Amino acid sequence: MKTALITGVTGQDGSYLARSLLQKGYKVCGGERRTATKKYWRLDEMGITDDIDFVDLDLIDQANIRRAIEKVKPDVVYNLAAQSFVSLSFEQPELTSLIDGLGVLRILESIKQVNKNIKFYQASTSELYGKIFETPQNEKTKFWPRSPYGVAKIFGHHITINYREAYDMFACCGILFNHESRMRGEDFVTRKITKGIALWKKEQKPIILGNIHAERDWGHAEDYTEGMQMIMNYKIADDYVLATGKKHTVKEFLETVLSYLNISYYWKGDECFDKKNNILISTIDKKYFRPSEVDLLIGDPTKAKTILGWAPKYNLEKIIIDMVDADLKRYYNKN
Ligand code: NAP
Ligand code: F7E
Repeated sequence: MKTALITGVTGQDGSYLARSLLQKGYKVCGGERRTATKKYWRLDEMGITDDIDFVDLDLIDQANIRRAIEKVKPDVVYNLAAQSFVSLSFEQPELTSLIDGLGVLRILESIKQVNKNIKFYQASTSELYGKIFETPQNEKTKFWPRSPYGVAKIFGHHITINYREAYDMFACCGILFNHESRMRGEDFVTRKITKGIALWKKEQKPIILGNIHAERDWGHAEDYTEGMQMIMNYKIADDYVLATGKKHTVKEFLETVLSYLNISYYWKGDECFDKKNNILISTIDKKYFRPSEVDLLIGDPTKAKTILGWAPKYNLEKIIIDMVDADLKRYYNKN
């Protein structure tokens, strides 16, 4: 039986990856940063909390990481832990850098010291491309990050490649474009919209958004966590873009949610109203705009398709159905 250590197991991707690895017969050890309250809602909803061996692991504590690796003796480490909210990284740039940048180095260094044959996956991101140099973005596209999050992740990305080259370690980066699901955190725009609209149906309280003209390449976390495993199971360690190759604005995402729920709407500038009763559905507040924005991201997953045979199964409509249905069930107990 192989052992996988997943950092960030309580997060969106951590939960999908843990479930998938358990189904494949892995022993799954979940790294968690201990706080007063347990954050197992995703694992609980999936019904896998009791199948995971939890280990204390905080990415800002080198000795703690080393002890966790010595204790767990993993065959593979998936580093999914991060301060992953781009917006918050402008408020907490130093903490974000300690976790998302130096945290990666701490794990790599621990692996190098404990057992350099442990395989390592790093959660890199399309935020590296930031102010894009070309469309679509692929593994060779130059990086120009636009947030402390993106800048910290560049360090994580390059240090992973450096440990692969310098110490011959099996260390890979998945450059993943936005991926969403029913397990997405509530502050990310897609979940803010699916949850917000589910509640709007009951309370008619408008959702307050930021830049609704930003364009993203949205996939589903289930497809992307399968892709991570394909990257790690391939014979050669390398870096891959995972993306759908399709882009949509935040506005289009909202419109697709409304259409799915048969809510007819119209726009007055950037404000959206319900056609039937002229009730406000969504409005804008500048406080949700970022000091420097990433206007457009769209990925080219050709390398992952050609070499690994990876292809996403979800399109935008299927993602929205998954998310909206889950939120309706959560807030109305409706199926
Ligand atoms: P997420 O839901 O925000 O989960 C992040 C996880 O990291 C949580 O389990 C969190 O634990 C943990 N964490 C935060 N700080 C930590 C620390 N100091 N030490 C240990 N654990 C810590 O993120 P996600 O969407 O699953 O994303 C997974 C990874 O992929 C992240 O590295 C993210 O940056 C990257 N990524 C995500 C996307 C995307 O679209 N989802 C795209 C590209 C890359 P708590 O439960 O204690 O908060
Ligand atoms: O924003 C705009 C916002 O916070 C998407 C993380 O998983 O993917 C994610 O980062 C877009 C941005 O995700 C609101 O300005 C408008 O242009 O959902 P988001 P993100 O910043 O793209 C990447 C790949 C990661 O690696 C990250 O970890 O939507 N937007 N109005 C809004 N965004 C939020 N959050 N809230 C709004 O009200």
